[in-house]
Amino acid sequence: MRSALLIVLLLIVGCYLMDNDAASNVMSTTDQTNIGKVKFTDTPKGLFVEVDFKNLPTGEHGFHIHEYGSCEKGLNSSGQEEPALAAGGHYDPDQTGKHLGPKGEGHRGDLPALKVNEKGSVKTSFYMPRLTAKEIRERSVVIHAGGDNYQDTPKALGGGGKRIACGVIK
Ligand SMILES: [Cu+2]
Ligand SMILES: [Zn+2]
Repeated sequence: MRSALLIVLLLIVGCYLMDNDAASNVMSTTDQTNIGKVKFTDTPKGLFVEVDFKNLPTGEHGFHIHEYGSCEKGLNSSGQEEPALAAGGHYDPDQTGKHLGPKGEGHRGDLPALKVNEKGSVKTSFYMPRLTAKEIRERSVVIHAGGDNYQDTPKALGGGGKRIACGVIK
């Protein structure tokens, strides 16, 4: 009986220590409604990212992991309030200062741009070899109004502009 209890306890502790996944419930920054979820799981091929969003504008949208775990509004460089600026810039632990997209050697938070269908939804999955679940917890995911050309020209950070949805990663 005691050994059975011990095994159960070890299983619980083991699962806790594995610590190999994370997730975020993502909210529209215009009306604060939930637009879906993104799940993150560590695998031998890197971080597996599973996206399931709805109620987004059709077309391509920049999608990144941003540095801070907050979706609060903030002030832009002209001193005007904008949604989700408290999430900070793209997650860049190597301090590259370069937006180069998911296959580049710049920001580690550069995810593939989302391709939202005519119904306003996107369901996709991909691997991010340079990321782990642990390091992105208490950061955030941000979806931008515009697309992402994976460069800093002609516009900074791929040109996505305004932050239309955001979720803190837990
Ligand atoms: Cu972003
Ligand atoms: Zn970037």
